[in-house]
Amino acid sequence: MPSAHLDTFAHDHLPPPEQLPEMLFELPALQFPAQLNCATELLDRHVAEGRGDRLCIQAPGLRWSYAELQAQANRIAHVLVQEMGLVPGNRVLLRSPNNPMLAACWFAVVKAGGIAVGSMPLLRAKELKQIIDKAQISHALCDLRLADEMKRAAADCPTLQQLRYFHDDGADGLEAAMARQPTRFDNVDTAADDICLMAFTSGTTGQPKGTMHFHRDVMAACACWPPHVLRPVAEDIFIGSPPLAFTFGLGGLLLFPLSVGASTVLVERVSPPELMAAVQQFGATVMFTAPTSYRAIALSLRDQPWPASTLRKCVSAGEALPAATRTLWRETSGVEIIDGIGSTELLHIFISADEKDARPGATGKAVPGYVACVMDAAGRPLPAGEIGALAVKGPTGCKYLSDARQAQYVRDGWNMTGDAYLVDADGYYHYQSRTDDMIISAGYNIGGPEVEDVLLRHPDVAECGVIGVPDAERGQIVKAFVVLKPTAQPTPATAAALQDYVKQAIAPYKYPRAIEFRDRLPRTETGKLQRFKLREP
Ligand code: 3UK
Repeated sequence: MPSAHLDTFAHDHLPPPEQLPEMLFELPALQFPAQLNCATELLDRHVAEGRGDRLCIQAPGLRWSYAELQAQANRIAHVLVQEMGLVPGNRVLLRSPNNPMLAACWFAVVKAGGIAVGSMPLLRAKELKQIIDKAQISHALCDLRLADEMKRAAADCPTLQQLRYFHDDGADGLEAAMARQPTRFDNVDTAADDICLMAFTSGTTGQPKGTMHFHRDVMAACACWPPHVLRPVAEDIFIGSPPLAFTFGLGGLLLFPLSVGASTVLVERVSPPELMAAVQQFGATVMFTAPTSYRAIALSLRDQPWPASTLRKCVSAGEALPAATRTLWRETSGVEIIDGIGSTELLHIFISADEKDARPGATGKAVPGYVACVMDAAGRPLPAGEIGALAVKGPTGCKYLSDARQAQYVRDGWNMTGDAYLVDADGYYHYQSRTDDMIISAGYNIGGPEVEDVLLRHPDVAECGVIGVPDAERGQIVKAFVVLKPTAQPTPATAAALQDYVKQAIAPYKYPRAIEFRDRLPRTETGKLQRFKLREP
């Protein structure tokens, strides 16, 4: 099947074939046709098969059926093609908090054969410019409320020729242009391996890495974890906090609900209390958020009757779920969390366990469609119980946009996620730390998250982060940064009590020799602890 892309920039900057991961397509659901537009599968198919009137997207004061989302996306696709000169293969920057217009724009770009490039709402002009230059972005659709940084970036980005704002009442706004366009659009007949999505990693250092995904990759992600682990139904109402620019959010809050004909709630404000209020308001049944958000919600509602009886599935990803948080959430809500590790490179979750098979302290097993293994430094598989580097293969995989770091993420056909794991005798994968975050103290290997899990059980601790800091005698020592609950005092006596508590619970050499109290911990927009910031002097 020939590519539909007239602009071949993305395809031309795929990694060389020998640096691509090995791909696995064994499941029957992964037999894709050569020609595939994922927007047709996820959106238009429901309308064509008579489900156009079903509820698709909700937001405060708004309800769109599948037919309504399709009509909005089709109008935007016409604006992109007729008024903004989009040709298939062009990259389109999308910039907005999570809301229905952002979802409509995403589908419009993909319908028109463009490449959707999400951007985290908090990014500044400098960071936007890095993405726009790297991806040679020609078009942007932006929420008017994020116009400041967008304008500043656009002034300095020669490739960016076409920019429209939505949620804009003006004559030049996207809505005015949409009103001039028809509600029918013929999706571009893309090849299954035409790129439709670029996601920049929320990485901590250096230039952002752009991961590229095909139309087929989007459908592969929908065919693996959701039906085998999440098992949603068409009546489900999805909700959550991750931005759609983060593939955890894109999958969980847009692609997966639509893949089963369910509905999604897109809310812009997603602090723990706001998220819970929205769960109640919309009667949400499936929630996606990060471990710290589960903990904060549970701590705030611990002594009250549970207010969200509709919630039946709770998904955690982005960073390790401490066993203490799993227990706290189950005791508060009655729901066992579905943990899953995914990555921007692999698009979505590849190791996970459903609520019946969940084991505290373990992420789960390889998701059907994927294979995983724990390797030593030479790339040899390690026996059960030994800590090594996590390696994964499946129907999605790492394809960086012109980036030498491809050779680090993909080795011998395996995707190397950068995580230290061990696999137990039953095939459950247990997260230890990022490979480069392993603490080595007096010859012992210590994973920060294990110490964090113990500290989180102490009644005085609200949040914590554990890292290794240089030490003349031991190489490194374990240091804990602790946010106390309002009821506790940041005194040497509290620190000593926390140290004793850890020594009683796990091998004493793991206890934090240093403790620092903080008011808050540095986190990314995706809920990840920024350990590198804790290391800064
Ligand atoms: C870490 C986890 C332990 C791990 C993501 C679900 O987080 C996502 O993508 P990113 O590219 O980061 C990937 C890295 O984050 N991680 C994520 N989930 C877990 N560690 N347990 C977990 N459950 O270091 C991984 O390599 O930002 C997650 C779906 C899509 C995603 N993009």
